Amino acid sequence: MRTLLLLAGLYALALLFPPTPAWAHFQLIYTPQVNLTKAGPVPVRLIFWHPFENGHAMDMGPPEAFFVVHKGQRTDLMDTLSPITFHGAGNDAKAYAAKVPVKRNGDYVLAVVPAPYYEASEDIYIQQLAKSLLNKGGVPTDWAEPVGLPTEILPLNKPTNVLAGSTFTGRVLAEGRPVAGAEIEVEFMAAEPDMATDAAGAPTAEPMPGGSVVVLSDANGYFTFGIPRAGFWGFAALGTGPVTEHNGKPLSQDAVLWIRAFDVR
Ligand SMILES: [Cu+2]
Repeated sequence: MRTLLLLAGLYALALLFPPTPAWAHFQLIYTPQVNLTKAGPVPVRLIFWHPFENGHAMDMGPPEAFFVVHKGQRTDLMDTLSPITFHGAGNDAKAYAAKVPVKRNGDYVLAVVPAPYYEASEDIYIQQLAKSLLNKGGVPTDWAEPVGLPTEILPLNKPTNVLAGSTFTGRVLAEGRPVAGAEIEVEFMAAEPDMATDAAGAPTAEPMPGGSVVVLSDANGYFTFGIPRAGFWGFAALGTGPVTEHNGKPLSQDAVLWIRAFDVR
């Protein structure tokens, strides 16, 4: 009977959260303010979910790596991680809180290599190697340099103050070389996480009709996307990483980059 109830429960969950490959998974490294004026530890949240549709959140395992690069110096941040529960609009998921030490002026490029996530609906693993940036004092130092992830998106526009209504250009790299014809999903962070409650905030946009927004990289790995409004925008180049298998199943090793756009006032 318990098994039956459990099965019925799982079935009900499956109805609530049907597998929706049309919607994009996105690994977040989130903090609300990316342009800083003061030194001090910056709290961030690592969350794996569907921020455009304020949808299902996925359990994160312990990350394989989490670090920051400032003035070319890589600092390990693994010992700042602590497990949290993120409260999505419809479910709870395992996520992480961390602290980034910010002292001198310049860029702080944050990068996470999450544990591969098993996506049961597709019988594959997903591992989104994600980057996001902080800047202190308006002094550019590191944003245009790769951090050496197996696959990553290199920005050609400074990612911490993109103008809403302008364009953003990135270059998809795998093991340092450009990736032609990469499929890049584009995501607006419609519901920004609340740092005090670790819950999804009220969504400020509706997901797009027709599923994920997609752009392709050109022969030299470049892509350009018009940024229609202020907020956080994410780009995920799908399956561009060198590792394609995990635990005997296909692995999609994706490169994620988050940027922050502002209105001109
Ligand atoms: Cu998903």
